[in-house]
Amino acid sequence: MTVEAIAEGISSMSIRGAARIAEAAAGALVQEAKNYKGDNALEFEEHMRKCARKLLQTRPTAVSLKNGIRATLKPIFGPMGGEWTVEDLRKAIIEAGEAFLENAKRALESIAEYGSKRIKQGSVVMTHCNSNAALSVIEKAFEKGKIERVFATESRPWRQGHLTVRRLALKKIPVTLIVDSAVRHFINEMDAVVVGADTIASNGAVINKVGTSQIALCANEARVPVLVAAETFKFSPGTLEGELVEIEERDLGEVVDPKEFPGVDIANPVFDATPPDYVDVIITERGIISPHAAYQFAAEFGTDLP
Ligand code: RUB
Repeated sequence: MTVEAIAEGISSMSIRGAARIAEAAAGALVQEAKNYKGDNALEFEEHMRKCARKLLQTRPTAVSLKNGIRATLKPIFGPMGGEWTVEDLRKAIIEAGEAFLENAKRALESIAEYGSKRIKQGSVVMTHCNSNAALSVIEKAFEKGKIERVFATESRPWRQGHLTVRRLALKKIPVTLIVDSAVRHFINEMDAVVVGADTIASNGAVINKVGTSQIALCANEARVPVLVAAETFKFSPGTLEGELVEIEERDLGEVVDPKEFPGVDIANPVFDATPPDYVDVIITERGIISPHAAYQFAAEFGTDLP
């Protein structure tokens, strides 16, 4: 698929979830590098930067998108000088992008394995939205016979919870769909909350689907551990340098039809920030860490942007 098609898919959310958008962007850049026809390396580099900027404009919150693009275009951020030909650059971008995609795949397997060890036998767990990383942990724990039931929130307004419950039901995992406002009603029955992340700031704050912070607050009050499953490419290098994570505001029509509510202001922030004190552990492919250790991964991707 072309960069335009992938960018459109990410904006319209037919491609969604922090890891998937990063992988789709990396894959689109690899494809673009493969298809490039010109023979001037500087023009090629500028073309790739332009494609990357287009992909970056699609969704602002998930740092995985930036990091996936940074990892794939690392060769053009490096000291290339005037030595590179189009062929050199093409090969380097393809290798870098494919390595990112391969690592992302392997990361999910490690996260599932490590995370499943933190789930107790006979657990009832709650999840929010639709996170591949969180579901990998839950599914692996179920395979090991540790999960009795999953409670999944609807995740208004987009209702990604429907994707979650369908996926779990297909795998024959007992699952209950609840509305977002029922979290506190059920929280005392939970043994753990398992969620994903779009971005983890250098201070350990977890930015994930709006509502995550309320669930973490309820879990904290009820002494239910909150486990965040996230690949290390969800850690934000920019926040180390003081950058604030932009919270995406999506179309108001996702909440209600504004025409039916004249005189009413509507807001639709789609992510929120959970402070590190409300997160017990972050499960990464490189091990399980305290949110207070987030800075150690935040620096890895650098802050270059095309
Ligand atoms: C998805 C969401 C997910 C994270 C992590 O939001 O908040 O919890 O992206 O997902 P949206 P994953 O539907 O708005 O993209 O673990 O799959 O990367």
